[in-house]
Amino acid sequence: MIPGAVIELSNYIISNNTAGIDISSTISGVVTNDNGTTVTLTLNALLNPGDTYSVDVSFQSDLVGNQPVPVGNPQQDVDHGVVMTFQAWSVSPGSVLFEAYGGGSGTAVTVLTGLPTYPNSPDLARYITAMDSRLVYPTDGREQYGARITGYFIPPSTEEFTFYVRSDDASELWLSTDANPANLVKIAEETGCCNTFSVHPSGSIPLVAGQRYYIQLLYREGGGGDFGQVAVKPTASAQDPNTLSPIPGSMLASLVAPTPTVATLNIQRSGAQVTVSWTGTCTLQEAGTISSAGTSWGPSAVVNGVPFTPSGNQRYFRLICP
Ligand SMILES: [Ca+2]
Repeated sequence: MIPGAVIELSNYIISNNTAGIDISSTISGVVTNDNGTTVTLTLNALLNPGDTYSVDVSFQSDLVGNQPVPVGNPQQDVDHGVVMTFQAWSVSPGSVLFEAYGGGSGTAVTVLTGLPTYPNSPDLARYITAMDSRLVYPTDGREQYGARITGYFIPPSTEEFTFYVRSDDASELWLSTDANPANLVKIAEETGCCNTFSVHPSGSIPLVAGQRYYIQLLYREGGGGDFGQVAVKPTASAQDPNTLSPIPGSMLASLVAPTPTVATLNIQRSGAQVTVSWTGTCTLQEAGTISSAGTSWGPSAVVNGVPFTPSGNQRYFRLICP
């Protein structure tokens, strides 16, 4: 394909298999990457955490007849082309994601966000159990780096909250109006260094108990001491903000990659009898022939682990796993 080419959106179908709905209308862009071998689909809506999705790619070819090359183990669908299923990342309570980016010079947050490695190539990534960089770097040993802490803040009650940030060196605290990082708003910042929580409060922000609000702390370290911490309390609380601890994991959550489905398929022959057995929450399909133009896979009546006497000379089996 031509690098950077815009491709016909109607060649792609995306379905939420968990909800049983076609979400193709949320595809807002389809472009190839800079070497023309990978297509990136952009959606204008968030995937639902933990749900299973499928992407159908219509049979299509470029000007010299190259067909799409399946990656992984997709199904071949006779109506559409390549069908690939995947699971959206799941929400895991108790932690947020810490990512560090080395290099650059200076103490401003813009030094962090201007690094070529930011945001997709951190040199260190850890899940931590509080909005507190000291859980990763307990000492001041690392110099000239920046870090980002991202995840969800989940209010324990429905009321107005005030957030506080403290850092060495500069920092910015961002909170989304919902779970979508596209709606992040900067709510507090420390442009210098090393103040207490009470010096850098947010405004009073009404939040709903149990809802997920995307939260992001950015901080930049030049030299010497280095940390970034966020605290919160109900605005109505009279507690001195400087006595607060960083937001604990009980109010936090983050997205984590789904655990891959582990499945095995075993076919054994004993005389005229064949036994097909498999593990995993999967569905067995079979076909009489395999064709590069598209194999007609259909449901199989074979029962897991029960010997049978096959008819014909050959049959092919595959497992479809969520
Ligand atoms: Ca340091």
